[in-house]
Amino acid sequence: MQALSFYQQSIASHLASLQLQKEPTHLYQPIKYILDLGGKRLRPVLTLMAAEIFGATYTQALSAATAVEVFHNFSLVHDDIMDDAPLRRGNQTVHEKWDINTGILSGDAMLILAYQHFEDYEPIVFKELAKLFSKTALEVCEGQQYDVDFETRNNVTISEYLKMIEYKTAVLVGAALKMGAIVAQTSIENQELIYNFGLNLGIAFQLQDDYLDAFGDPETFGKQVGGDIIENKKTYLYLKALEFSNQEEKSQLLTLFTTKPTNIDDKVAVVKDIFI
Ligand code: GRG
Repeated sequence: MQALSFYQQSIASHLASLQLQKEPTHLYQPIKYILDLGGKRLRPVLTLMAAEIFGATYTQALSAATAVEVFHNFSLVHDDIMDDAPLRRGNQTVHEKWDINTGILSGDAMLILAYQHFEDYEPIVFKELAKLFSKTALEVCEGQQYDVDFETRNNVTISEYLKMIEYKTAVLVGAALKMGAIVAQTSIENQELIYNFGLNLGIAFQLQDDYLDAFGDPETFGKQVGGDIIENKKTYLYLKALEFSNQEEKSQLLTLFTTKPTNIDDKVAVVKDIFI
């Protein structure tokens, strides 16, 4: 097993070497753009590591890891459209740099391109990867729909929230790990164990992502601080607000999470003030 940066660099250079078509430019340029913006490469790194844990080489898992990262980036492009987000990884989002139609279609193409990477595997492995991919993609859609539904609800419970983030975020982290395990052709039991570890990791990851929406350093966060608050997202901070015993602070916070704010910086400041 190597250092984390080794796997991140392997993924980055593999992504950079992908032979994307040039035409139509408005389809393929945005794909190259978002993939070149970097990011932590958490999910594909997990795929490579899981493959090694279960006895394969990381190079055998590069295609599966690429599929996971391309899929993740596709979901970010569409998520940014749905949230009308201006920034991603400290740069313009795809729909902001081009337009919404470009973001939709480039995203669609990325979903298919991701899937094509499974064709690099022999039939038994291909079938398992494809099965897991389609199950995961559907669950991510379901999680995203819950997320949208909750924007207009003010009575979201902790268990509803946990189900939403499990589907929206954690299943892909679990699948990333399980794909490495599938490439290594380890036992079903090992595959389930690593998948469940990934679900828990993914839930913890989303809790932190929710927290950073208000508390992230604007210089390094890469997204618009307060983006979740603008969209009335029912995040971890919203659930914490529900637990407040000080009724005045509680109602002030809940108002922020349930109405369209006008000045986002002021609202983020109020959230921070009350929580700290
Ligand atoms: C699956 C068919 C299909 C549609 C997608 C748009 C959508 C439906 C789902 C959105 C899912 C989504 C974007 C969840 C948020 C996950 C999350 C925490 C993203 C941020 O991940 P990081 O921090 O980003 O790993 P980097 O930039 O490091 O890659």
